[in-house]
Amino acid sequence: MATAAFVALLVAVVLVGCSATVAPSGGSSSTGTPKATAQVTLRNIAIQPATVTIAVGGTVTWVNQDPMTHNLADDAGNWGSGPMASGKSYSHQFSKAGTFPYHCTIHPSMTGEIVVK
Ligand SMILES: [Cu+2]
Repeated sequence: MATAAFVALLVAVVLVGCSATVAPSGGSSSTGTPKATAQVTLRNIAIQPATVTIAVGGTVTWVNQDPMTHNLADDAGNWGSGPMASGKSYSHQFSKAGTFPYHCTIHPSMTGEIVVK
């Protein structure tokens, strides 16, 4: 009797262990595909995340969560947010594949890039 109970307990532990390892691997696989939209946060005078990957035709939205104004500009001069006051957001659609670095004209340490593919 004691052996049967121990085996049942062992099976239960193994089943729980298996189901616990399935969830994280399923969650991480979904991040590998380029998304149609992405959100970038401007916080603590930093661009988070600094690198974002989206699909061709995708839209990136930046949200300024800092108390000061930021002004995002494409390094190649193709787009710019204009002054973004605290709490404001700006969106830009990327129709061509490539890597597009950008920066904040007010804070030179704030740099990021959008990878479109
Ligand atoms: Cu800035």
